[in-house]
Amino acid sequence: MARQQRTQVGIVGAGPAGLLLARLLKTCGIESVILEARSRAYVEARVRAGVLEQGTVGLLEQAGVAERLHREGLVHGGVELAVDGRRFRIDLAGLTGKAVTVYGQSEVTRDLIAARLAGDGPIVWEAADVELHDLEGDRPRLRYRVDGVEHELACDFIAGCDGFHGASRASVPAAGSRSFERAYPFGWLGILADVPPCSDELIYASHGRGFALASMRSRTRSRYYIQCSLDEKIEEWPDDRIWEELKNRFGPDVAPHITTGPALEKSITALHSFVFLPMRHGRLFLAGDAAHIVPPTGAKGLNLAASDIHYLSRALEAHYRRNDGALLAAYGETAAARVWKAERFSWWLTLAMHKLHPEHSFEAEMQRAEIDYLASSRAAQTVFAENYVGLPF
Ligand code: FAS
Ligand code: PHB
Repeated sequence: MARQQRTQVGIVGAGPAGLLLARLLKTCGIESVILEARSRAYVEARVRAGVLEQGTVGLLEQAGVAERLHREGLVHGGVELAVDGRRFRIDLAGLTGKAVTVYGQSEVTRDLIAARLAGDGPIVWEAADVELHDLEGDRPRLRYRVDGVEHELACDFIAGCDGFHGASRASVPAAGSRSFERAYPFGWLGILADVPPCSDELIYASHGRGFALASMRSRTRSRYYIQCSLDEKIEEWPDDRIWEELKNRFGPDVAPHITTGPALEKSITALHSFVFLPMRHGRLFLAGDAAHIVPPTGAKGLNLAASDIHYLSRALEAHYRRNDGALLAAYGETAAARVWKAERFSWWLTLAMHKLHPEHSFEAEMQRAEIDYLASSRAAQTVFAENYVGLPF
């Protein structure tokens, strides 16, 4: 017989989406239980995103977990692009009045977990075989096992925040749902190293040898990415080869400023655009990577998860506080509208900045003209800046 429990909102997944939702709900007195398949150590050690939109920072402030972010995060009022070593800067602050903050996703996750465990409510770590039941009824249930013991959690609502490979999206019947997908014929090899960044702001570089990105986590820890083919193995990329390739792709202007050092973390990620609709099925609400994936070129992954949570937390608050179900009913459409715009920006920047076509082909010249136009047009730079700092909620 499964051990019975009851809560208002059952949250599957302790990534940024699930943790931020639990925290925002708690600030307006709504109870939740988080079920996470992995251990705390595993979740906190994951290296993923690093750029926060101003709207995401605002949500973390609203959730009362922005103190360390403001102390250690790096506020960037601009971003650089480079084509075959020719650099230009986009003045995000000047063009939009907004900025982005560089602060690692693992730090955001740590801050949210610390706040959660300081009294907000439980996180059930290593919850195995999570199943979602009765999503169309008014008492959905989550079944799971911990240390071989069966548990059942009765909820008013379930938030599916369990990422791309989670159980939640798979629980939505195929009939009436649709997936939109685009796979890219290349990946990103990422390296994390305790070396000072080569520049004060991020540099996105397009080069005949492929894309490269210079990012950071702090003034002493750098994060770099290079475009690689999907069949390459990490063993084929010893540190020296990565540093050499980065110097090549950033060009003579940046290369002397690249400090090399041993990799703390090195991984290859495939690039993917994916949207699943509807984002709501009965009393199940999908948020974050459970419903959509963007290629990391636009730095939108984490920020889109936060955007969904902005809409979902407001809708649940309206339901519990004012017995007003309108925002919940509209959640799928409202969240998806902002998702599609971020998908477009991420897809556009990925196609504009990555090596996709043979040198001197018509398509390659179109890519070059796209970035030349961006370099020379205030209007084009304003469009870029609006999307990069984050479109309004
Ligand atoms: P997450 O995937 O972060 O969290 C989902 C949680 O659910 C995980 O903790 C998982 O263990 C748990 N879970 C899964 N299945 C479960 C189940 N059945 N039961 C219970 N729990 C379950 N974005 C960028 O902007 N820049 C980057 O450089 C970048 N790099 C990335 C690299 C990788 C490898 C990945 C996968 C993503 C990257 N992203 C990046 C995007 C990333 O930031 C995501 O958008 C962000 O983590 C989404 O947050 P969540 O929706 O909370 O999902
Ligand atoms: C990162 O710092 O990990 C990062 C930054 C910008 C991106 C993608 C990743 O576009």
